[in-house]
Amino acid sequence: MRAYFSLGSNMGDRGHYLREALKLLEENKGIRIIAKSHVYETKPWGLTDQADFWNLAVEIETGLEPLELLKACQDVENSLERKRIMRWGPRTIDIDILLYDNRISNLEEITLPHPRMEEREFVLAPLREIAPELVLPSGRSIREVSGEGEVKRLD
Ligand code: PH2
Ligand code: MG
Ligand code: MG
Repeated sequence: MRAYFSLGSNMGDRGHYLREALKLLEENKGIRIIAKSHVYETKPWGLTDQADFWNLAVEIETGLEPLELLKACQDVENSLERKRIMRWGPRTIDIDILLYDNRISNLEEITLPHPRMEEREFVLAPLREIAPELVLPSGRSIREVSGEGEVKRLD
């Protein structure tokens, strides 16, 4: 199955946490990263009184089911000192599953597609880079949708 993740960090060495997260994801035999975007420096969305984020997106090939994939993401977050203090608050690393095939899920644990992905430019900009032909859950092309928030691609 194909899936897309959004990764973000806004505490400490953001590049370090993103790199470590990708490395730990790759160590999972059920996950293969097939595309990775540049890193984007982005203004915090939702809770604006916090440090800027670094965000990126990856496309993966996986044999894991959505709940197994979620568990794998949470294991990586936990091993990178992620503390769940505040919704939308500062974090060393956040790994969100945006899309999993064309799967729809309304389980308590996981909502697919990610319900707020089309509103957020910090999600859309990296995703547009690796999947320019993507049709979003709304039925619109990712090329014609722009989300809220300032983003800047880093080299
Ligand atoms: N993640 C959030 C809330 N706000 N803002 C930016 N720019 N990037 C994020 O990754 C982010 C956010 C909740 O997970
Ligand atoms: Mg998130
Ligand atoms: Mg999350």
